[in-house]
This record gives sequence, C-alpha cells and structure tokens, in this order.
Amino acid sequence: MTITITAFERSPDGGKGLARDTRVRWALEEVGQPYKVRLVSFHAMKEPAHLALHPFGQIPTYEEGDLALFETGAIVFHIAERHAGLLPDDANARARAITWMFAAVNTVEPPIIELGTARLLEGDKPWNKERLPLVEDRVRGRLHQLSARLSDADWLDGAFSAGDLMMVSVLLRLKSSGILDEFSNLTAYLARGEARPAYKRAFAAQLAVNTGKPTTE
Ligand SMILES: N[C@@H](CCC(=O)N[C@@H](CS)C(=O)NCC(=O)O)C(=O)O
Repeated sequence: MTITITAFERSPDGGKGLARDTRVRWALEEVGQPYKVRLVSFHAMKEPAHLALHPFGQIPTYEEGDLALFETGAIVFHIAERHAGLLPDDANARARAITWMFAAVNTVEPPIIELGTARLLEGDKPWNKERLPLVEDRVRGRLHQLSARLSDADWLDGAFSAGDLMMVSVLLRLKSSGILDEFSNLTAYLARGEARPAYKRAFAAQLAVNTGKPTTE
C-alpha cells in the first residue's frame, strides 16, 4: 500500500533537516519502504483538508490506505512495528527501545524546543536575558543525564533502534547551539546517527525539496 507523508512546501530551516518529516523519512528509509510526499504550505496546513489529517494543523502526517496518523512518535512507532529493522525481537529489549522513543519526545525534546523558542522568538523581550540562561541550564541538565546513561556505548540500548532514531532526531536541533559540544559522547552519538545511509537518504530528500532540486520521490 502506498505511504504518503506531508512535509513543508518550504521548510523554515531551509533544508537543515530539522522539520519533523525528516525523522519519518529516516524511519521509512531504515526499513526500506518507499513513500510519497505531499508538500503543504503554511496556509494549507490550517485548512480543513489538512486539519482532517492533523488536528493541530502541522506536519508531518502519514497516510497508508485508510489509515491516517499524526505525531512523529506514533508514526515512527507504527513503521517500526510493521517492518523489521527498528525494534528488537526480544520483548524486553523492544519495550526498552519504545521507552527511549517516549523519552526522546517527552523528556528530552521539550526543553530543546523551549530553548529554540527563547533564542529565536523571544530575543527581543526585556526578560529574555534573565530567562535564556535558565532555559539553557534545563537543556544542559537533560544532556548531562543522557550523556551519563549513554556513556561510551554506540546506541542507547544495544543495537540501533527507533529509540535512537528519535533521540538523534531530537538532538539534531541542538547541533549549532554550542551546548551539545559540551558532551563529546553525545556529539559522537549524533554523528553516528547522521552517518547512517538511511539518514543520509532522508536528509538528501528533504534538502532537495528545499533547494528546488529534482527528487526521485
Ligand atoms: N509533536 C509533533 C510536533 C509537530 C510539529 O511541531 N510540526 C512542525 C514542523 S516540524 C509544524 O508543523 N509547525 C508549523 C505549525 O505548528 O504551524 C510531532 O512530533 O509530530
């Protein structure tokens, strides 16, 4: 059955891969599933047709036959459950990998998003100078904990899994923040994720959209 996802017609990041369709593309590339992409404008995202797919008027969405999903955690989980390659066979290891998926979007991503908001959207507010260091420290705190758990391992729990895919995707947003550089094992972890051929294909596909270069999708 054809899989169709939605992505920004023009991503605000200009193709740095931070728009969340990249993580869905990456998951599909890891499991070898072809997919189509429907590009949507900011205007179209708030129109009834898209809101029927995504109640919050965002990207990405995922359609497969009569199934329509939103939320990247749920989408990547669906892909990982249906196709081999992103979740271990052992039941306990599988449960732990799913736990890392939740940890990525529920515990690590929120302070990182908050930092982006504080730096990009609130820079002109009179209180920003006081608030920014607090937000940065909240991110730092989470990274300390994650770094301690990862230690010198390649991946969070044994072999690469959907948990790593989500965690690397979340950390990518910090790449140019300066903060991640304080944690050498996390920068190496990020680099390992980015070096995966499936990630490279996903990144190139979203970049092609944003630079107007022809794509094979
Ligand atoms: N928690 C959602 C977040 C989705 C989200 O924030 N999407 C962004 C693009 S990365 C978006 O559509 N932003 C435009 C908007 O909210 O109007 C997920 O993981 O899918």
